Amino acid sequence: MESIFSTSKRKLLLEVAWEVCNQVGGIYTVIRSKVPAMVEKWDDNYVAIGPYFPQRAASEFEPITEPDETEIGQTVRKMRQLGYGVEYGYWLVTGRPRVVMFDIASFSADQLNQVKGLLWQNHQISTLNVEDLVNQTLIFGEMVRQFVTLLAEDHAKRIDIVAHFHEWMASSGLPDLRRDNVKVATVFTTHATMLGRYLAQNEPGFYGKLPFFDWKREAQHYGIETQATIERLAAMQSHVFTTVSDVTARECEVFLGRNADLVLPNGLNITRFAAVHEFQNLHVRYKQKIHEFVMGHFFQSYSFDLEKTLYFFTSGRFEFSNKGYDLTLEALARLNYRMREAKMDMTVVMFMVTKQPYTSINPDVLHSRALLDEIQETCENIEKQVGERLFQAAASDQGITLPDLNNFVDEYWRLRLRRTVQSWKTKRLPPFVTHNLVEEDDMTRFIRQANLVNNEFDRVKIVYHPDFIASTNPLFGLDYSQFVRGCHLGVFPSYYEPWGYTPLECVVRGIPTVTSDQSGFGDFIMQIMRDYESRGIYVINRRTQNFNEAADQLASVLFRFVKMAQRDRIAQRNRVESIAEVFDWSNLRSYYDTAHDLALKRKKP
Ligand code: G6P
Ligand code: 1S3
Repeated sequence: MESIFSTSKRKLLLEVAWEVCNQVGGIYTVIRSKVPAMVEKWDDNYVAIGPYFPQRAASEFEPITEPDETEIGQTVRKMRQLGYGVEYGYWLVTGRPRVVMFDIASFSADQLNQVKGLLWQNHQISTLNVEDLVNQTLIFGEMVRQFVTLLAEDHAKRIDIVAHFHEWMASSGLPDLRRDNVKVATVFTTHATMLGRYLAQNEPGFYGKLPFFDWKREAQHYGIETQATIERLAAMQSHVFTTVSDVTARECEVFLGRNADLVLPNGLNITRFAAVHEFQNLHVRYKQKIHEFVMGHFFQSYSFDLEKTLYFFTSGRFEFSNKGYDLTLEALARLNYRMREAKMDMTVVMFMVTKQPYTSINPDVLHSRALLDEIQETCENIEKQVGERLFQAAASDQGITLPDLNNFVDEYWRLRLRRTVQSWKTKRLPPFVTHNLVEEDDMTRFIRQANLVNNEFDRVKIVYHPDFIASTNPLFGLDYSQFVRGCHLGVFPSYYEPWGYTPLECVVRGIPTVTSDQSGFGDFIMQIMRDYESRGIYVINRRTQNFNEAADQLASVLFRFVKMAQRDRIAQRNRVESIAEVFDWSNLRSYYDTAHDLALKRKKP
């Protein structure tokens, strides 16, 4: 008899995630950036599976309209016959893989209640009074389970199926796939544990207490029992259980009751420029755009030398202490003090980029920017007028000696320039937040308390931008990637960060960065590289140092950076950019290959 998992069979990989065609956070980046490397290996045998949200999918999805007799096409048809809304087509990202998406709305309330009943009966997963998002993930998980079951029933004789589930949000059906002995090899990857997220944020000394937490009691305390139980069962029931870093592997043991079999580090799809200096040129180009913002924002109150100004930034979701915003602000206050004591003439502008509720961009900030644009326009007109008249004068007899250029400017333009500049100048301090927030938050409170309020004498200025950066944003006119390129240093000393893409996004653009040994990325770089610091990756020790010590270390790192000569900064950018290739998925996909091979091996009879 033919073995179900014979080595000669074709293999099919399903990658299942809530963030397929649905950008929420970092998992979208993992999957989307990995697609080209996956398709290179799996070709047509790679299929992504996600939930269907029409508005989000609109720009990323193209349906297959021709009859499709592949195993996936047939199974989609069967699901539709059962009355489910299923979209099937191509995900329009580099690599263009096939994608199957399940329409949550095609599931009735009765069906959901039945699923909940079975989750309780079979696995004691309590789903009473859960929030709507959890209900949606339960529906998604169930549709995935049914799809995989049908696919395996019809085709597992001829193909080996591997299903790779990311996070609990995709995985409520995984325990039943195991229970029903469906012929599929499963991998489950957690990108953070639910309990880790909550406890790190709320429990002082989280890491020291880690071995002693009672997962169930804490899950009940924080009202996340459903999520934590699904996560735990998915980890325990998968053939291969993985996470993204050694840092997170430590908490998996405690919260999920199983040691991770493998750690799968995150990469990016890296395209390096053929000419090495190209990324340096881009730095100058986008720095100029940031200069324009800074002039508009600060120079109406006072000015400073842009040639002696450095741009630092941090960015991420608003988890104030998990992302290390508290430590960053504390270190900046100390840096400000040190720079003033040393009577330095450098200026640091720090951008704190995150997302918080706001009503509008601060009208004063917009108005100042508009007036600066008007000044620029006036200057260009004057330049044009002087140029034309000088040319005429030069071509005539007067050309022998250089005439007084002031005479070439009309009274109209002189007046207009003077008036615009006068109406622009103000005595108030430049605001440290660019938007009108719905309410004060930890960031604004800390900034005020640290007195980092953009006084003229401060060497460190703060721009808190409570919205993610997009090219449509009128303040910068840059997309996030361009903004990163224009800055000098990314600052991400996270306290809780399973991986952390933000420092890696700096590295691949040749921008030095600060990370921490409690972030998966920082931990990984310390394992694979000895000279990471001289290459422009600074790792703050948050494992054994307390807040005060870590703030001091960060302030020292920043102070040293500020003192660097420009030629050293340029050389350091070259060194950091040369690391990028290590993180290309073409190198890191092999970790995923190992996980899939192992799952198939474990599944085989
Ligand atoms: C790049 C450019 C140089 C420029 C430098 C500015 O390396 O190729 O022409 O002088 O950036 O560096 P800075 O660190 O001062 O922004
Ligand atoms: C998670 O997203 P987050 O920002 O909520 O997954 C990311 C991808 O693995 C990871 O980079 C990040 O640290 C986690 O926290």
